[in-house]
Amino acid sequence: MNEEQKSLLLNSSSCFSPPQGVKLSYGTAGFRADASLLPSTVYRVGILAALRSLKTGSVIGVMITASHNKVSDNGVKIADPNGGMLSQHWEPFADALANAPSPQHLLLLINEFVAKEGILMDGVSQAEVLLGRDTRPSGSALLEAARQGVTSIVGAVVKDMGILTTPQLHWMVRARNKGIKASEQDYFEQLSSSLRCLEDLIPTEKSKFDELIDKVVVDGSNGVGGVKLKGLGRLLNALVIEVRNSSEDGGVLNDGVGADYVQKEKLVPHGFGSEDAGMRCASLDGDADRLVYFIVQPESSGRIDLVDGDKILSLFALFIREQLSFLNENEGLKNCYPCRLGVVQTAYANGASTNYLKQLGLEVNFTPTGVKYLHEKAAEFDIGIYFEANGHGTVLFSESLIEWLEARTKEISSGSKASEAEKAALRLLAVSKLINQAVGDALSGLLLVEVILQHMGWSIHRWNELYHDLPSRQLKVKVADRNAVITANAETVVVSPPGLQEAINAETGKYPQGRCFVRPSGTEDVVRVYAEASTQEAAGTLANSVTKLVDQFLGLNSS
Ligand code: 16G
Ligand code: MG
Repeated sequence: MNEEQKSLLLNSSSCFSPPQGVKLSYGTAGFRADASLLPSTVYRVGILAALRSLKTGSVIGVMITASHNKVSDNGVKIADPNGGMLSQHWEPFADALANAPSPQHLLLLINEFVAKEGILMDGVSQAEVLLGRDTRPSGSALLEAARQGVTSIVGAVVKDMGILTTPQLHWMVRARNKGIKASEQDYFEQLSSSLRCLEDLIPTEKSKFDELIDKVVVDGSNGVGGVKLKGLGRLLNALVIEVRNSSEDGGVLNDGVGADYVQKEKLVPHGFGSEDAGMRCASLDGDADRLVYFIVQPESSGRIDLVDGDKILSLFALFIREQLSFLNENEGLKNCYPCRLGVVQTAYANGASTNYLKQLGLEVNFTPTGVKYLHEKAAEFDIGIYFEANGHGTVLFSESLIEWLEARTKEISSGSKASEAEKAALRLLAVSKLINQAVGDALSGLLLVEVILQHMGWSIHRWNELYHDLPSRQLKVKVADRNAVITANAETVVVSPPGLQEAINAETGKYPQGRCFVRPSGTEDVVRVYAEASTQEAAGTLANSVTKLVDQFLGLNSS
């Protein structure tokens, strides 16, 4: 590192002191904390992004958001060159950078790391970082901190992409690195044109809908997703999207609204009421990377029927499986593609969804909680569909399948009637363009759900009847040290503290269809307990008993 670089880093970092007595960690979704604690961390993530760009020779993204957390929180995460999450191999460096106590320590760390990684800081190599933020009031100052971090590395430039959903920024990073146009307009155009393509391919006998089915009502969590959905909605022909709880409506972000609230509380969000009973409703989270649907129950009970990420996954799996069977039906070997379709869930998926998917003959895989784990597993398939019950998920297509579909659809001669196999190829190609290939995206997920429902001629009720969720209950326990809980087998077994799993097994064994897991949260200082059983009451009792066990083994008073 030359003298110019050293003094640039020392000068700029002296303006950003890390908070005293707080240890930050790059968790499942980057750094998150009260916004007042974050300027130094975001500045340092700016440095990290510039270094990552130098290392990879690609554009990197920095997103400032705390997703579904309260409005006074904020957070920051990195989008890697392919638009996915930061390589796990760099996470320890992110932790060390964020917690370096002084500018001198910071410099030392950077020096060591660039030497180890062989990163050239010669002042000639170029780096580029795209910045985005959600609608939180603390976002603009934190974006400025990120800018200072990036530009404290010689040769690094920043592009401020403005207020975006998290998946938009990931999409833009991926597009830029593929040499594709990457503005918000390009994103909207890709989504709307691929939707149109799917709409044009809806079997004619199924394309008649009453008004109710044509419209979806969306809760934007008082965040960025609602605004963007309105922009996207203007480009759509047939689909009518009514947006409520958009950031400009003045409500408080994530307060009694949004996908997290709807999924966890199973209650009607603000802005919805009994007049919406039976309508097709959806909810996004604060940065629009989660999507769940719901049906408001009749009368003013305030309850909803939740149509969660597991059901979205099941709908997508059903549609894609159908297209694959058309694709290979009556085709000679030459026209067949041995497509490996896989689905990925976490242990927190409702057991009924897993049974349903297995009954469809699908390969169901499990990973620990967190998009980075599911995404990585899904990428092993030609088509990998992943979803968490909370609504994070997408459908990944392998490059070789996309190439094959492109070649297959090029052969379709204009004017002649496309065969069922050709239509299926066109549909799959359109799905690969519609659904975000970088990360789960509530906006593109919503369009895909909508067009599949039209394709099937299904109401939300029909969709919700695919299977019946087993009663479940989630609880959280405050413990002395949540990291004392170590799990294995995709979080289904506790290996430490010793004896806890045996105690959970003994308790679970008392309940017909009982399943119960515990794991440390990646975003809150708690241990989570998930229980399923044949009745709601039994699920509740099981969750309570296991909560007590966790407390006995690890409670605040245990050493
Ligand atoms: C984060 C994760 C999400 C996971 C959730 C679990 C990303 C982008 N987000 O929001 O996938 O479901 O954490 O939180 O990876 P928990 O560990 O506190 O339950
Ligand atoms: Mg989110």
